[in-house]
Amino acid sequence: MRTVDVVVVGAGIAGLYALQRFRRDGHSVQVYEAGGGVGGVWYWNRYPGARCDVESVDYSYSFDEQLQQDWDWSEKYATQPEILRYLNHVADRFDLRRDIALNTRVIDVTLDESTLRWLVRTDTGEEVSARFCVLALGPLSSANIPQIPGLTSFAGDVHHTSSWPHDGVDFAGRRVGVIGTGSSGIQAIPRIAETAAELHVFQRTPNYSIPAGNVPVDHATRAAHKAGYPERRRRSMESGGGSPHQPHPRSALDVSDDERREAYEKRWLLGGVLFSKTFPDQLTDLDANRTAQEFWEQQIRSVIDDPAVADLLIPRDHPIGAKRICTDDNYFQTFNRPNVHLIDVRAAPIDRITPSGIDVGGRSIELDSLVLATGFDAMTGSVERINVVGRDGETLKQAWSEGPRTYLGLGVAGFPNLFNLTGPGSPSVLANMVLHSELHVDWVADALTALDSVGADAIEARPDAVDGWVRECSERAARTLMPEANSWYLGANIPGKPRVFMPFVGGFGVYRDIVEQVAADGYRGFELIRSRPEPG
Ligand code: NA7
Repeated sequence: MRTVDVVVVGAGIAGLYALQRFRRDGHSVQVYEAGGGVGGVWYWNRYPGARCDVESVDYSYSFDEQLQQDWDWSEKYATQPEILRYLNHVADRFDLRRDIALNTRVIDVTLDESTLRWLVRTDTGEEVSARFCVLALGPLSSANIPQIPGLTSFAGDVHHTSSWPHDGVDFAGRRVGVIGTGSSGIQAIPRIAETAAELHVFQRTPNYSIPAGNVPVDHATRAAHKAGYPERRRRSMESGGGSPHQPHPRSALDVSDDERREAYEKRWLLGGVLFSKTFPDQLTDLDANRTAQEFWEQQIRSVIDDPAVADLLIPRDHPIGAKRICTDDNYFQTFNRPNVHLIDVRAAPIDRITPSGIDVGGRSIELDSLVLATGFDAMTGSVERINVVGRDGETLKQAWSEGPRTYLGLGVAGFPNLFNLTGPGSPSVLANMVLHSELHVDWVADALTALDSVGADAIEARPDAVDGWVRECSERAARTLMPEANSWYLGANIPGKPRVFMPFVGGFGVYRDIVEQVAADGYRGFELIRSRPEPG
C-alpha cells in the first residue's frame, strides 16, 4: 500500500495552504478533494449573487508576500468567481495540483492502533497509509436538505445554493420559489428577482442583513493595501474577528446618542459583517444590543415600501449578531418589486411540495423552479459523513454523539495524529476564514516538526484537556448573547442535532494566544506518544 506522511482531506482554503506548508516542511502529502476542482465552498456555492462578506484584502492568504503583492482584487467584497480564480491561481503558482486527487471523496479514515497510522480509503478505491490525517473539510460544506414532504415529487428543477450548476440557471420568465433567508438566500434573492417572472420567498425566520457596500477597488486603494499589508495583518491577527477593524473603545451604553449613532453609521458604511461588532459589549449586553437593533430597524424600514412587509422582514426572535449577520445588495428593496412575494412559513408552515409547486397556508403556489437556500449541517456535518474510526473502534460520530468534543478545536481524544481544521471548538466561523486556516495549518505543521524533534511518533489530545476545553467554550458562550438565537452555531437548524454552542467565542486573537501558548508549553494537554523506547 502507498504510504505518505500526511493525508489532507479537502482542497479548499485550508487544504491548499496545508499542502503548500507541509510540502515546504519536507513531508510527502496526498490531498483528496470531492469536487472537480479546487476551492472548497467557493467551488460549490455558485448561486447568483454569491460574494464574500469579509473584505478581499483581508480574505486572502498572508503566507507569501509576493502573492499579496501580485494579486489584484477588483472589488472590496469579492464575488465567488473572483475568489475561485484566486484559489486556482494559488494552486498553479505553488504547483499544488500534482498532489491533489480531484473527484475523489474520502469515505473511511481508520486508525491502525499497532502502528498509529491512518488508513485512508476513497470512493475511487484508492487506499493510502498516512502518519498524519488532516481534515480540511470546511465547517459549512455539508448541505442541509429540508425534510419537507413531497420534495422529491417536484416536477421542475431544484437547486441547493451549495451545489449550483456550473453553467448557471436561467430563471428568465420562470416562477421561482426560494426556501430560506439566511446569507445565501439573502444574496441570491435580489439577483433571481431581476429575471424571474414571479419570485416567492418562503421565510421561516427573518434575518438581520446590512448592505454590503461593495465598490470597485481603485488604483490608490490597491496600492495602499499592498503597502500596508504587514501592519494590516498584524492588527488582524490580534483582533476579535481576523480583520484589522477595532470596535469602538467604549460601551454602547456609555456614549452619547450622537456618538453612538455616528459609530453605527461608520460601520454601516464599511459594510460586511462587522456591524455586529461596532461596540465591544454589543454581543454581551442585551441593552447595548438593542441600540444596534434600533439603528438597524430604522435603516431597513426606510427602504421597504409596505410597513406590513417590513414587519415580517424584521427579526424579533434574536439579538442582532447572535446569528451570523448577513450582507446584501438591495435585499430589502427587492420586496418592493411587484413580482416578489414574501410568504411567512412561520405563521403557516409549508404543508407539502407537489409536482407543480408548494402547498402552504391553504393555497397552492405554482412554481417552475425551486431554490433551497437552506444552509448546512454546520461544523460537524462534513466530518461526520466520513467514517473516522479511532482507538477501540470508536467512530468520531460516536465520540461526538452529544456534541463535538475537541481540545482547542484541533485534537480529539482517541484520535492520535488526526487534526480537524476550522471546526468546532475554534473561532473559525466567527473570524476571517483565510487567516484562521493559516493559523491552524501553521500550528499543525509546527506540531509535526516538534514531534520529530523530540522523537515522538504521535500526538493525541488528553481526555481531561478535552473536558476542560469543552467547558471553557461553553462557559465563554454563556457569557454572551450568542446562544440566544436558534442558529447553526448551536446546531438548532438540524432536527435532532445536539444543542451545543460549537464555536469558540473568545475572539480570534485570544484563541491564537491560547494555541500558541499550548505549543510553547510543550503541547500542554496533548500526549506525545513514543511507540519505541527512547534510544540510550
Ligand atoms: P443559513 O444561514 O443556515 O440559512 C438557512 C435558511 O433556510 C434559514 O432562513 C432557515 O430558516 C431556512 N430553512 C432551513 N430549513 C428550512 C425548512 N425546513 N423550512 C423553511 N426554511 C428552512 O444558511 P446559508 O447558506 O444562508 O448561510 C450559511 C452560512 O454561510 C452563513 O452564515 C455564512 O457564514 C456563509 P431558520 O432560520 O432555520 O428558521
